[in-house]
Amino acid sequence: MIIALVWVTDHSFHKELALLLYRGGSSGHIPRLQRYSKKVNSHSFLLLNREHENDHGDDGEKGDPGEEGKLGKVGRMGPKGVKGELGDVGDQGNIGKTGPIGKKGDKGEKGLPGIPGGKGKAGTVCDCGRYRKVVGQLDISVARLKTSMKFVKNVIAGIRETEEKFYYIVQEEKNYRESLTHCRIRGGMLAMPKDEAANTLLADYVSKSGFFRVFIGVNDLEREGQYVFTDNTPLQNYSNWKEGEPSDPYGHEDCVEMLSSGRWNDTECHLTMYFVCEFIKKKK
Ligand SMILES: [Ca+2]
Ligand SMILES: [Ca+2]
Repeated sequence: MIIALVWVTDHSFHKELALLLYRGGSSGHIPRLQRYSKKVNSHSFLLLNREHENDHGDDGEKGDPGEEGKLGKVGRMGPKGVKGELGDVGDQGNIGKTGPIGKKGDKGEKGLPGIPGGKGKAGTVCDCGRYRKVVGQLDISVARLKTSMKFVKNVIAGIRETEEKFYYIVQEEKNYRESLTHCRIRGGMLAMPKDEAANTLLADYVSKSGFFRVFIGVNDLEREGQYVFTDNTPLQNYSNWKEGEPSDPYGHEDCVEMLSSGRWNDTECHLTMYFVCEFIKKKK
């Protein structure tokens, strides 16, 4: 075995190396010569032939085990094995999805009747007379309220006023006494035109409302021929009788109406017609 320790630097050195090998023997086989050294330029070369060296020393100690070799290549596939035994039963699977809703079933038979309920508590004695009385009073109050509302509604619909009074034609046919009452329970009186201004205003009110006649608050019910206003004041400075009135040939005409002309006429009290109420304004 030839071991050559070389240090190669350039092309010229190759030639020197080749020469060196040649001197050592023929190429490929170096004879037992032994040891060559050559110095080329500044490099030293040494050629050894340990195989044929005669004067070798003692054998060295056994070296340490080499490193573990690389893993070999994968072998060929083996033959098919024998079929194995049957395995154990597996675990139960999960519950499947809910299926579609089925068709409606037939109607079942009628069930048995239930047990009767318990007896109710005894009732209390009704104080019905008292309640009836209260309800009756309520009915009367409601009726009055309705009448008042109607009156107010009518008032809003049409009214006349002076500095001191409101006048309102009630468009309900009533006799003289009913007319008096109607005005009084509403806080007024049958209209009493005590001067020409008031009379003219009322006459205009009546005619423009399209009425032919209305009761006013004048009568001679107490003493025939002695006319007074409904507040019992006598006619003093003012009256507006129609020509030829008052005329009471049979003593039946004790109440007074105003015609659309504004003139007065005595007439029978039981006749029914519209009438005029007056209301005194509250002083501020
Ligand atoms: Ca009379
Ligand atoms: Ca008359």
